[in-house]
Amino acid sequence: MATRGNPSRETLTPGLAVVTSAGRGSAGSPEGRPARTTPRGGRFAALAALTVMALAATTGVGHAADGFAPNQSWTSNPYYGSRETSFADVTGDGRADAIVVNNDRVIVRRSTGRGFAPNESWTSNPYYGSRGTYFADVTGDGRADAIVVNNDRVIVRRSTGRGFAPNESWTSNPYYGSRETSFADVTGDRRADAIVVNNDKVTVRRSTGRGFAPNESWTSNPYYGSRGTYFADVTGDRRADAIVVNNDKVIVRRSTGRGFAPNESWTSNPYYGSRETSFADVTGDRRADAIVVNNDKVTVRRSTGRGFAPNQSWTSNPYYGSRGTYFADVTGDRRADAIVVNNDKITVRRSR
Ligand SMILES: [Ca+2]
Ligand SMILES: [Ca+2]
Ligand SMILES: [Ca+2]
Ligand SMILES: [Ca+2]
Repeated sequence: MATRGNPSRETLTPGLAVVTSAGRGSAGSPEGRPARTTPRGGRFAALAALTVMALAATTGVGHAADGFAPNQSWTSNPYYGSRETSFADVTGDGRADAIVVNNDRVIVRRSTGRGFAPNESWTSNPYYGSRGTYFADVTGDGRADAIVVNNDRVIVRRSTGRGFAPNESWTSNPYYGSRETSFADVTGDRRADAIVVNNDKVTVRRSTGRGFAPNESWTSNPYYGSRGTYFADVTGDRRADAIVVNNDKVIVRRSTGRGFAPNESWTSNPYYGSRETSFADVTGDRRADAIVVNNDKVTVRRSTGRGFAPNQSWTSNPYYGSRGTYFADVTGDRRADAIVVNNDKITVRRSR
């Protein structure tokens, strides 16, 4: 996952970008509907399309099918948090669950692979951070844990698979960034590390599984994007890389496991969304792809491991949520799906 410049509103999970945008996109909440074939000639067109799809399937040319599938309602009623709405696998079954942080407690709805199950209270009391609330697997057991960043320290509550365990202090002093605070596995041991982006450099504290180790400087100079700074594994080596989105292009610094390597230009031109910019693996090759959400559609640029390939339209119409647009694998096939949270319900479009 990845984050952008508004720490209190973002949640980061390893390898997958989840960005909330509460308060934005109030202009409307279009849940893009699949294009209908016209009545006249519709049957023939549908038949022709089926033939093409069948041909593609038999010849292994699956390219034409890339994109997000039609809308599916994953809740039948409103589900969002007053403080935070996040998607991360807290149960450890490989499917991202829907988490809301309210003033009184944290609620989880498990993904069944086809929808979100009924509410479960995962805390019995308030649990959120004054500087942000995050969900990432810091212990390495495959279940995302609940992390709060406060002014004085970072607190973790481990996921038991059925709830969040009691508070543990993972730092004994303040640890947050003036520009960004994120949690992603930059070392490749499957435990999410604590990353802060300050004006002068990027600092990492490795997760030991029981706490965050002392500060390490992972850059020796300033590294942040004018349009956002993200951490996601775009190279496919299981270590989250550092991505900055600037007005003119997207820059990547690969994680070496001990620091971030020199700048590489991964686009040669501007690439960011008017509503969202995210990094998540939508293609299933373990490399996070670059996704932008604009008013008219969702566009993807695949990671090649050395750069981002040309634009592909993954929807043919508007698709974004009035309360946020997220990319996380809710179906368990290792491809991140597109999730929109609106006032009335949550809609998913599977990656296929
Ligand atoms: Ca799950
Ligand atoms: Ca865990
Ligand atoms: Ca990497
Ligand atoms: Ca999926």
